[in-house]
Amino acid sequence: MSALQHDLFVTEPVLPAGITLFRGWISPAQSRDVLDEMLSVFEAAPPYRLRVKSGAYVINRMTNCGELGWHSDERGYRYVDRHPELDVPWPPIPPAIRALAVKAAQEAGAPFVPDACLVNFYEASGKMNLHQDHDEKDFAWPIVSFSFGCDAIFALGGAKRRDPVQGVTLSHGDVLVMHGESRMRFHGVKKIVPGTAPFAHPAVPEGGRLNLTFRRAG
Ligand code: MD3
Ligand code: FE
Repeated sequence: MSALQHDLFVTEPVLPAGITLFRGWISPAQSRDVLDEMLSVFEAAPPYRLRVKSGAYVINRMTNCGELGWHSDERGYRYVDRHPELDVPWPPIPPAIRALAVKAAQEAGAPFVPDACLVNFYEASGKMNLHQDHDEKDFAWPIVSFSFGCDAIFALGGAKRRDPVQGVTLSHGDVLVMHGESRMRFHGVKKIVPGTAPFAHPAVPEGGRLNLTFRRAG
């Protein structure tokens, strides 16, 4: 086997239909612009700590932009049209960033009209338990994810929680599109890999990671 073939087979996992991974699709220069623009979003909609029904906190701070934002509290999970702590509408998805998400989906073969962007702030110790994204109205729309900061070891499962999971490293600038038969797969984040961010930025937790997921919720 040639060195090139070795790299292709060993470092790049084969992904199932409906999962499209664009490595480094957002260039370093473009990623700085995206993160700079997100700082204004975080001023209008500060990251906050969500709770689940039991009253326990969700691990990662979150916020949203777009017409709708994903929220969870003692009443359960749902999309809401305002920041729950500030009681103001979510700021719009910055148009240039929204256009990037639409373009990525289009390159993956999925039409996309996003109305929501969930922002996950992972501290160095952050993770996200295995779950399905099932609070959106129409699962025919894709979900597009942008990763920034340190690498995440992402876990991609199947239709059932007990199905085997595949580990996929998501790095700064990577874009993942989930659509079709893969839209309802279980997934999560096993861990953040310290020291792997290409540069520090005030929008990204120090030693951690920032993830944007674009959805059509309504
Ligand atoms: C695969 N976020 O916000 S993004 C989430 O890295 C979430 O912060 C993770 O899961 C993160 O809900 C993963 C990649 C992702 C998003 C949705 C999916 C992968 C997916 C839906 C179906 C299958
Ligand atoms: Fe998810």
